[in-house]
Amino acid sequence: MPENRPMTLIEYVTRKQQAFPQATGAFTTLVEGLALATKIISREVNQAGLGHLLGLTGRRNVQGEAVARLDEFSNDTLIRTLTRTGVVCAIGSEELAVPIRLPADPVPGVYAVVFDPLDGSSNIDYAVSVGSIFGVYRRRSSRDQIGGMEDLLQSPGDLVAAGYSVYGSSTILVLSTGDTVDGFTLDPSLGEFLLSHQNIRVKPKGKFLSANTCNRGAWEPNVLRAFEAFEQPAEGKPMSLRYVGSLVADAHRTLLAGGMFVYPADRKQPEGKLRLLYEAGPLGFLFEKAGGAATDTRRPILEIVPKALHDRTPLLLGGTEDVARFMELCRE
Ligand code: AFP
Repeated sequence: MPENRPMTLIEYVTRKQQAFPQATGAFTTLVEGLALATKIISREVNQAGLGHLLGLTGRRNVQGEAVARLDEFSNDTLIRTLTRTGVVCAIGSEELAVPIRLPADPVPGVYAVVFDPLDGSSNIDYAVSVGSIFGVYRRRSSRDQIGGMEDLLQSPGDLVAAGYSVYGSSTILVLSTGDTVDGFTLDPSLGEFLLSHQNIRVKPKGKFLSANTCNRGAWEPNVLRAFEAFEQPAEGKPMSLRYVGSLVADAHRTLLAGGMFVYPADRKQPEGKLRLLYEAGPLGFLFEKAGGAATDTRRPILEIVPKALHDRTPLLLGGTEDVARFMELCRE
């Protein structure tokens, strides 16, 4: 019987790279590393309750947040795996105060990678979906030097690729290299990611809203007004609320099912809560490439230039019509 299976992630990336005669194979090697780290993290997340990996380490990260055991495990796994690829010059992680700078010897890495190793850590202990988010930049510093800040502090508009994985009822990895956005589901029996969601497109207008509405009392009045106009429109049906509290899961649902994810600035967090480099940037890139939109409620996420590694931002992700209308309502 002829084999009839979907393409693997690596077959898919290799085929895309063949369109670039100058490609060296470095990007495919990087994706192999990211996929391997994702598989290792997925395995541990699925068995966390059995292997003493639930709960907190007792340490706090650079942002003062309690570090969960699985946060630490995921961070170490991504760092080790990406370092071994030999194609990375610098790594920035939500869990690290300072970046990891990799030497140019024996071969200089050509990519800088930023990631949130395990997003949604407050949900880990309750078997709720969590995930990893990553962004890939081309190296900016000279190749005879050690990689560093210059390679990492780039605008999300300069990403060459971004993606995330969700460890949920299945493990899915979503990736874009700037043209299409595609999803690959892990087949645990093969240990391979197989193409399951080709060319994901965000609906211009959706029916779901995703936000922590308990914060609404602290939102700016114009944002609250816009949100309420969406919740209960003067005409037509009201929206439905879906909020997991793991950005990666909320964004994934919004990407596939439509609607809007809204995490505005508030009185407690006037700069916003979500991290530009590790969360909003890569997800913003994916939404834009899938035909949707991503803003900080004032300007596109892809136009923001980070000043520091751990910069935060308000975030609005969704379909083009919904996001444009929300911003218009904010300005009224
Ligand atoms: P981390 O687990 O990476 O720290 O991220 C958690 C998070 O930033 C994001 O995943 C959620 O969308 C958001 O926090 C939830 O925040 P609230 O608890 O304020 O709703």
